[in-house]
Amino acid sequence: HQPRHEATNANFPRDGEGRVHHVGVKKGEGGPKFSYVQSFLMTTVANRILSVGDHRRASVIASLFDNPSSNLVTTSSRGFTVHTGTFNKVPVTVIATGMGFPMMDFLVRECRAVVEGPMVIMRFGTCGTPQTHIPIGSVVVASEGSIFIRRNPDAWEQDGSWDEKESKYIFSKVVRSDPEISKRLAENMKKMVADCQVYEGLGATADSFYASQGRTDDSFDDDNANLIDQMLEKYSSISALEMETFHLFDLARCSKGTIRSSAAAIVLAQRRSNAFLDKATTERIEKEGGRAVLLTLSETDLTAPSNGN
Ligand code: R1P
Ligand code: URA
Repeated sequence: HQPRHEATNANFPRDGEGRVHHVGVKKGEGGPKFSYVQSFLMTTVANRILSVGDHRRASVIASLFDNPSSNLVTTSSRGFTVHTGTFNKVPVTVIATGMGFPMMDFLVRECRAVVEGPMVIMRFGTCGTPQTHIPIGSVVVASEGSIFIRRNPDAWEQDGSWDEKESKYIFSKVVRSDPEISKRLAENMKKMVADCQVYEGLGATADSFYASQGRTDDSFDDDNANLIDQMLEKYSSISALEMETFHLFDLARCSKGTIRSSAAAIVLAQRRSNAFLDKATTERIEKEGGRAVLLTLSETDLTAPSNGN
């Protein structure tokens, strides 16, 4: 006689009700809340997902759904909040992840495990920009894909084994976003967000907000004073520095053709002038831009090849 809540498989743990271990969702929870989509929405998570870092941003965007009072909302003890409903009668899910690429790993893998059929996952985040011509309050669409920047801890090894000629920060190659979705996303952003420049460029996802984004801190030996120059020397079109998008595109690439993905980010931080966006403007762009992402998600053809491959 098994206890009801025992997790059953260490390779991909779920609880006794079938909920995945971190995001806390399972198949088949749509139920009677979804009158007109009930027949095809049979899960807590729709095939069209918008991922954001901030829980407040997720709630604001979920309030733009057709009938927000009947949204299905699930929270997990690991910091995920999942809002599912419809936008223009199309089932959609907004998920607040918190921050960092491991959270994106949980989101993509655990949602993939509870959703049937092809998926599109888009991210709408915030970012800093190393480009002098991009002002705060702009939106950057990662049309050129993203790279990953990580700090190499071996460089601080004190046994003398580190070769000083090597870089202390490692830049990956580019992983692509879906070109068609990125194009639609940029068009919708331009139409739907007031007083906002929309740029298309390369994203750079870092393993930290601080050292690997070139922020300096007297309390730590990060040796990163020239990191912004170094990243632009290698990839001159880096326009958005943030912490999750590369991993989304990387997993979409590895999803055996089942996930399409793109991303946009609001420029909060101008890394050359040190300007930082005010709260009121941030909240307005989150709402208007959130609507543009929902429209793009709802219009996306799920059956097209993933990320143009
Ligand atoms: C850091 O402040 C956070 O902001 C960005 C980064 O990717 C990181 O998660 O995105 P979100 O605003 O979506 O969290
Ligand atoms: N998010 C980041 O990761 N970096 C920034 O500079 C701003 C938001």
